Amino acid sequence: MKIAIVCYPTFGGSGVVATELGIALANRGHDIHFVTYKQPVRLELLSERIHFHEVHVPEYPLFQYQPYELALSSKLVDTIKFFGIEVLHVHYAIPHAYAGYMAKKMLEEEGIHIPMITTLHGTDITLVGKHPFYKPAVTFSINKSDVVTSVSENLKQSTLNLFHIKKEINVIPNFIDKSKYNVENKECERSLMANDNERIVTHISNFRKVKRIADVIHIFKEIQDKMAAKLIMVGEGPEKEKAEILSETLGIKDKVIFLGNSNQVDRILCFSDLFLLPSETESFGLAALEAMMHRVPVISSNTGGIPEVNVEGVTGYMSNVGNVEEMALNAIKILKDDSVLNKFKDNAEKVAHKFDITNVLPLYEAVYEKAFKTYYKNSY
Ligand code: GMT
Repeated sequence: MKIAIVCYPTFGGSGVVATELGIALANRGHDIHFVTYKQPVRLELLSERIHFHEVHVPEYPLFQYQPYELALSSKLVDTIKFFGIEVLHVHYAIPHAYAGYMAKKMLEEEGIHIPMITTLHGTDITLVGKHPFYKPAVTFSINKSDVVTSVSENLKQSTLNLFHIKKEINVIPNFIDKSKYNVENKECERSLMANDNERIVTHISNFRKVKRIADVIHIFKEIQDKMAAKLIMVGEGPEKEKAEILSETLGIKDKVIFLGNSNQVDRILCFSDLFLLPSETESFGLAALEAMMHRVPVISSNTGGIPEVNVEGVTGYMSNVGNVEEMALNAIKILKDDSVLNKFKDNAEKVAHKFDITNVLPLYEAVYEKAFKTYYKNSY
C-alpha cells in the first residue's frame, strides 16, 4: 500500500512513533512517504520504500505567522497525486488533521478520494487541543477524519470527555521494535557515565513543564543520599536550565549529567538501572516503555495512560503527581538490593514485550485496509 505519513520531525514521542511505524511498514513492503518540515530525527533514508518530502514555507514579510498548514496541505495534494498515495495517516491532531482534511477536500475537487487516519498522541488533546482558541478546529478535524486512533485507553476517554466527538476512537497502543536493539548479551558501557559502585538513574524528555523536571532532581537527591548514584538527564527544553540550577542548589551538581538531545537513547538505557517519569500527565509514556524494553524499571506518576504501561509493583512503582517522597522511597526499594533490582528488570522486559511492534503493526495495517476499502476512490 502507498501511505503518506505526516508528523513532527523532532525528538517528541509522536514523531518517534510515526517514524518507527513508517520504517516498520516499509520493511513489510509498503511504500512510505513522510511529509513534514524536516527529516524526522529517527529516519534513515536507506530504503527504496521510504521517501521524504519536505514542506517549505516561504517567508513573506506581510505574515506575522507563516502559514504552515497551507504549505502542508498543498504539499499533500501534490504528493498524493504524483505518487498515487492510497492512505493518509496524520500523527498529532494540530495542525496535521486540519491540513489533511483541507488536502482531502482539494483532492475531491479532482475526483480523488483518499482516507485520512488521525492518530491522537496526547498533548494535542490534553494540553494544547483543549485550549478554547483551538478547540473548535480540533473537534472539527477529528470528526472529519475517516478513522481516529488514540495511543491509550485513557487518551480515548479524555478525548471523549473534552470534545464533542462523533467518531469511534480505536485504541492502538504505542510500540517498540525490539529487533532493532540487540538487548541480549549486549555490552553496556557503564563506565562512560559512572563508577562500578554507582547506580545509574535516567530521565529522558523534552523538558517541558508537564514533565515536572524539578521532581526528577528532588527524587534523585533522596536516592543519592542513601547510595552512590548518578542521574543522567537526556533532552532539551524550557525547564532544563532551572534543573541545572536546582541540582547546583541542592549540592548534587557533580552527580547529575545533562546530555542534551541524543540519538543514542538505546546506549544510554542499556546501562541505566532506573527510569524516572514523574509527569503531570502522560497519554502513554513512550519513554517509559523504551526504558522497560531495555530492562529498566520505572518510577512514575500514576496519571493518564502511564498505568497502561508501568505495572505497579511489577515493572516499577507509581505515585500521585508530586509525591516526590514516595517516589524516592520506592526508587530506593528497587535500587538498594541487586536481587530486587534484577527481578524488576526481568519484569520490565517481559511487560514491554506486549508492546513489541510485531503485536501492534497488524493493528495499524488492519485500520489502513479497512479505510482503504471503505473510502478510497481513485481517478488518477
Ligand atoms: O510530551 C511529549 O512527550 C511529546 C508528546 C508528543 O506528542 O510528541 O508526547 C505525547 O505522545 C507520545 C507518543 O504517543 C506519548 O508517549 C506521550 O505520553 C505524550 N505526551 C503527553 O501526553 C504529555
